[in-house]
Amino acid sequence: MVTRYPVAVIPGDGIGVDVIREGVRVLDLLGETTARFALDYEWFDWGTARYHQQGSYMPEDWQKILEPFQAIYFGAVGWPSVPDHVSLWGLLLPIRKAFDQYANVRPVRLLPGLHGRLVDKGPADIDFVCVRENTEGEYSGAGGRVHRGTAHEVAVQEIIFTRYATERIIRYAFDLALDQGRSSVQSVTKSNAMQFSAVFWDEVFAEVAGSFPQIRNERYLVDAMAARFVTHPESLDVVVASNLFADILTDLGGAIQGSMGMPPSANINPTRRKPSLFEPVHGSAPDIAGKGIANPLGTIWAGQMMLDFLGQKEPAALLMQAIEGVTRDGQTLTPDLGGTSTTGEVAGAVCDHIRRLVK
Ligand code: GGG
Repeated sequence: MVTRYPVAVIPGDGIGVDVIREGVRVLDLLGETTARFALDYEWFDWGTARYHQQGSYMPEDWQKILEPFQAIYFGAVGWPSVPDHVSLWGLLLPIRKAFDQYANVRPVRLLPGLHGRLVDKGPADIDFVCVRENTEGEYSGAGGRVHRGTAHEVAVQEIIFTRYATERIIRYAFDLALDQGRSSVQSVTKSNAMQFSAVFWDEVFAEVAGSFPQIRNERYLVDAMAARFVTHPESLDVVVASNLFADILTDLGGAIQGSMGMPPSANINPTRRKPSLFEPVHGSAPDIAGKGIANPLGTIWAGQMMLDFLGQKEPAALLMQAIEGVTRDGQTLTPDLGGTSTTGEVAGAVCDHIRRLVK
């Protein structure tokens, strides 16, 4: 039986357009060959071009437009003609917040065949998940500037941690550890320097950890964790951190996965009352946009997470096998991974693997 799902597609800016095109092509082929699902897409041209033409990244009633969808497949946002804080707050962050996509799940896995940046660390060593708090913390958006342009100018950016959001993201991390058969959760803060918010996070972490006696819990300072990503990635299982800390750490995660083009990202509203959003971790990369050389694997992997979230477990597992087939072969890779193939050729190689796996 074919199950149909409405999916909103927002390619956004730069290489977001290049990689989403290929992600959709792969998902369509997977749906056809498995005959298990079909995605009914609606495409939205929300991005910097729209901002220049119409003055905003999204129409005023964007929440009403997106709400009926179960999932949003998103490319990237940002272009040099617009300040980055305008584009990010114009498109991606409002969606994450309004739809309460509070759990940003980012796998950090070195796929077979790829050479990460770490000497002597292979796929068996680099296999963990980062869970990023996605609605508040350093990205609360609270603050302001006064006395602009004077010697007395003041800028305030408030970091907000609520018990509600802190508790639920830590609980999500422990539940994920249980679901995935992982044995530990690592919490990341900076509680030696941040005596209010980070110490509060540590206390909540200890409380929640008490409900999961079967899962080992560990605490790290963010600076020590950055080093640990490089020196002992094999010691990590489920890393849970605030919005900004996890954002920074997962770029480091991309580097140890071989390329920023690899990691996917799922912005989840676990209640399913609002749509969740799936995107590559990477940004719009204006320097290579439109050249046909962007790595589509992070976006295809994000599509895999979307299918898994939608309940299409078997096709999702098959797609992961196909992605791993491409990296294991090592014949069809984009330049960021040391190859010479195009975006379309890599997606085509994933399709070939799907066809072979389904036969
Ligand atoms: N594909 C996601 C994207 O465009 N990200 C741009 C970015 O800078 N995101 C910041 C964030 O996730 O905090």
